[in-house]
Amino acid sequence: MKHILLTGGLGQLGSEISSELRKRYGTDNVVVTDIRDDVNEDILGSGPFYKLDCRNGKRAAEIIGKHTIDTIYHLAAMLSATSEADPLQAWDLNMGGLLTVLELAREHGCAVFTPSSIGAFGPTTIKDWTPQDTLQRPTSMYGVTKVAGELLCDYYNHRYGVDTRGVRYPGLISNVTPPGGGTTDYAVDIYYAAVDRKEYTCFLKGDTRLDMMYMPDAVKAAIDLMEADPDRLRHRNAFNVTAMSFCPEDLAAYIRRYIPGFEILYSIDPVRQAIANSWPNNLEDYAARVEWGWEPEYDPDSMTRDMLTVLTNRKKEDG
Ligand code: NAD
Ligand code: AKB
Repeated sequence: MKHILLTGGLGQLGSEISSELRKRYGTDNVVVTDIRDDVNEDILGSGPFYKLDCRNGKRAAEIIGKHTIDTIYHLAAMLSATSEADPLQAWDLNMGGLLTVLELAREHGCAVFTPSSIGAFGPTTIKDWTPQDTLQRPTSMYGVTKVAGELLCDYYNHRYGVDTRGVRYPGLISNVTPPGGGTTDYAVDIYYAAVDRKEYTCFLKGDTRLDMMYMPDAVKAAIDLMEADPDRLRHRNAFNVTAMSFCPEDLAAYIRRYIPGFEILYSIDPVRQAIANSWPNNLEDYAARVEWGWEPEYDPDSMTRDMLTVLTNRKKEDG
């Protein structure tokens, strides 16, 4: 049985990965940590939780020892928009946190999952069917930390034998925990607005095409990769994974299938628009499919149907 620790475990991704890991491996074997402890009572109340700054190696080592941790899902990071607002803090958390976790993994013999992002690509990367191995010269601080993180994870694998693995996630869409300051957040916000008032004002231009994924597929990707046979992995950090690619106009059209009359308006945020313009239109994820059997379940229509059903039911329950 695995003994797992999550950093940043109360965020958008962590709150859903931790629930699935607790179902699979047993509640007591999945330790959730985060710098805050004021959200998500379901997770706080359902198993071991520690308030932890992931850069505090001494405290993290105590928790790892106490719970005989063998696998770390390192999810604490600043996303693209918040990183651009405070680049030094982004460097400090995204690189400092990762280095601390990799050192702990080396000392304690842990495997490590670290998400990278489509943000690891830049304006000079091939934009369509972006290959697994290609030019990576990102222009945002978030992207700089993601490329450096991929390289650092590879380094700890070949230099020290740490079992590091990761994926390049696209924008993640979920109905559980709100997103934490990304460029792709519009694709979550739009569903809440559609259910509340049949209208949404988008901060990206209508034709801005980006890769996206529904959260159940993102959770599956992380766990499947960590379960994969290491002998089949040629890439480790980090695999391109995608499920769909659309622009705000397309997403509004999918929503109109279920909410006729839904309207999308635009008020462009230049910072997030510039970040989005520098990212690929759509990724090619052949290596993930061949090396560990990656296959997404949701397309834009099935995701839209599910998002709107869940949010509409929640609205009715809340009165
Ligand atoms: P999030 O912002 O929702 O959650 C991050 C969590 O980290 C928060 O709960 C926050 O409280 C915590 N945190 C912040 N500083 C911390 C610190 N010093 N120590 C410990 N915890 C701290 O982010 P997310 O969307 O869950 O992203 C998780 C990972 O996935 C990140 O590496 C992110 O870059 C990557 N990713 C996310 C997306 C997406 O669309 N959400 C897409 C691609 C990659
Ligand atoms: C962001 O927009 O910053 C994230 C990501 C794609 O990494 N959602």
